[in-house]
Amino acid sequence: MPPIPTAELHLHIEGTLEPDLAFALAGRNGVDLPFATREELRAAYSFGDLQDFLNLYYALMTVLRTEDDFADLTDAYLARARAQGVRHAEIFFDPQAHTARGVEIDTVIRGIGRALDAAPRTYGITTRLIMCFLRDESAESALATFEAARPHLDRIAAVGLDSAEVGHPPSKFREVYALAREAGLKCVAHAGEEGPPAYVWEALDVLGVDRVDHGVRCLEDEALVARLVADRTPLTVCPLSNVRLRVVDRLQDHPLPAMLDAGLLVTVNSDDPAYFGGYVGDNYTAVRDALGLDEATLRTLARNSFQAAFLDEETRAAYL
Ligand code: ES4
Ligand code: ZN
Repeated sequence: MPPIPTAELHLHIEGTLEPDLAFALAGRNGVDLPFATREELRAAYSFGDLQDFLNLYYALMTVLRTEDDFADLTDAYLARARAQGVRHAEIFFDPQAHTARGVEIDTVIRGIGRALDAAPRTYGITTRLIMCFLRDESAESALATFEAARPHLDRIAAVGLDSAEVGHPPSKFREVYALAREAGLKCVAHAGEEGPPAYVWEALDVLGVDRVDHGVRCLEDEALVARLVADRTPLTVCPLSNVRLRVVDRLQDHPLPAMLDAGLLVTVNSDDPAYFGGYVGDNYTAVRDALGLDEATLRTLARNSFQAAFLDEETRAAYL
């Protein structure tokens, strides 16, 4: 069976850096990686929690230095995504993870942007770009990043919030989200992955997000679920990520069916597919097999993804 056409709404472009491309770029740029061989690197992919993963994610992305590197990374993702059914992709990037290493934000946005510009023609994929702030960096750093990105806002659809969640509540970023909304951008934030339901409330009430990324811990708070259902706030769930980062013990225990039963607008996404064992089609297949979801439920999840996407209504209607 061919993959179900879907939108992917929770995808970190730096999380699509496969080991082969990482070693190739390390060679091209003369970057020394702390892994001598692919086998040594492979051993680093067993994560105890989110921070454990982030340590490898930030270490490997140091190979990304030039505009061509970001274009090649993005093009490789788009090729894989198309093969797995993706027709529309809303892609996160982490500018601070690059500017902190001396790579200019213009280099990052131009490189990613070049690949995205070609995507409708090359792969039949429409795209949006979402600029994320690192929540374990300061609110001032997020504000400076937003100002540095101002010349590129025509390329950016939304802002997001990622990296280490616990201890960094959404309210820390109230000011930069207000600026983003003033500038006409949509707003999303990771919340309720490792963090408590209170962080999801803050994402909604303080940041005014249009979607919640992950949000799986909302089930611990009945009133929060009622709010998300009433507002039809989409949740971008990442099943394989949740298992690899030990948010859930086993895929068979994943709360996706309970979220659907509760009436939440849930979507399935790959998060950091090079690190978590699969792209979006692999996530669909994995939840089908582990949770016994039928074809109609998978089609509902795909339909939800287009409902939740930042599309104009004419384009959305064409996808639905
Ligand atoms: C992330 Cl899974 C996840 N959570 C939070 N921040 C991230 N950045 C990249 N992947
Ligand atoms: Zn994520």
